[in-house]
Amino acid sequence: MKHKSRHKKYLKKALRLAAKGMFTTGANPRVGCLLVKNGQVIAEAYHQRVGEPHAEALALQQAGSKAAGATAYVTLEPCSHQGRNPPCADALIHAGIKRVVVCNDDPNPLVAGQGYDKLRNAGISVISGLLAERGDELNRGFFHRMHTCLPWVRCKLAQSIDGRTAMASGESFWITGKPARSHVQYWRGRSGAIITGIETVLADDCQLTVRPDQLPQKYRKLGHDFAQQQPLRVVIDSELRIPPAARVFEHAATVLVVTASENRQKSQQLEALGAQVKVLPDQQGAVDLGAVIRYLGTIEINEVLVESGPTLAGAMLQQQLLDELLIFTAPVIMGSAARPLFKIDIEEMAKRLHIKPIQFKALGNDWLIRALVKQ
Ligand code: AOF
Ligand code: ZN
Repeated sequence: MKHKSRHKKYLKKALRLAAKGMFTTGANPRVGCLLVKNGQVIAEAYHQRVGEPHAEALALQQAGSKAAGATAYVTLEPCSHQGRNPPCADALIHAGIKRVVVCNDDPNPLVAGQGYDKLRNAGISVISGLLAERGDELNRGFFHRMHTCLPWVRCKLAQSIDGRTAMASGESFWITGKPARSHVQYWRGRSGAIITGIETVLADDCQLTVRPDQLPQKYRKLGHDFAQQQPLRVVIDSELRIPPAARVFEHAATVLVVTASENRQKSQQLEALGAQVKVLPDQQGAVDLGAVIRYLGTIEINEVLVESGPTLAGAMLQQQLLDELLIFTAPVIMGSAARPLFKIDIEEMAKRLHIKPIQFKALGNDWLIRALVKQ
């Protein structure tokens, strides 16, 4: 028991290290590693970017020959394959690590238990599954994509206490206060893609970028990463109506316009700005939303944030494309003429949709309710 709480203490630190890669690991998981010998932390590292060294490799490099006989605390099963990086399991064996303590198994089919096998076969003791829920929270998107080939899709909504998201005119700035909006920046930042609808772009002329200076205090020092890379902004625009002057094109290199109608001339015009245009199959004239999510899986996006109006959010909910809701709720009443959260027809009580709340958090005067949609 005493051992277990000591292991958890070090794994918590490894999880905090892993979280430093929150905004940068892209298609890869967030992973932290701590090497401990004789009760002393001798190295600590985290994985930062696709193509760069893994957490274990960086920690072993820091420790040098001192690594022999140490325990490695790693938030993810060490990899066993030769990818862009050599296998971490081999490196741990080679360095003489005596024990490896892990939060989550790596569901990547190239690893999936083979990392543990390598370590055990070399006589290293392996303890896995400690603080697994915390690790799940960190890498839910990566794990989900490894299991389903699809990204984990969150939908962010801001509502009044009477469940309204915009006035009848479309006016919606601001329902929630600054702390809640700052929290949204965090969810944007950790997402590989942000999806919105053409109606939102036309109505709000939004940029949908991460503003590093508006991130929650805790994450602000990681904000410099966004100068190099913003999440991919995906505009669902079935008829390619988006104006080239839209502010979303101010950082055009990370804009993907998804459409159902071919228009070579307009596409070329947008591509000249640096954006990408992708024609996907349609469903009764509108972009097939399922195809969009599948496409984002193929380009290795782990986490997606949908920030749209009630039509797109309702369609995605109805088509079971949402995994999680982030509902920011403000203590205001907007009245019955205002717009609801989801445009979705449900006529009978028996057909109501159940969601599973996983977190309630106070943010200034507002609340965040996080809930899982599919169970
Ligand atoms: C680890 N430690 O820090 C990370 C791991 O292309 P590569 O070689 O960088 O391999 C990427 C895969 O390795 C990724 O899909 C995941 O399975 C694992 N990530 N493993 O032991 C790390 N980032
Ligand atoms: Zn590795």
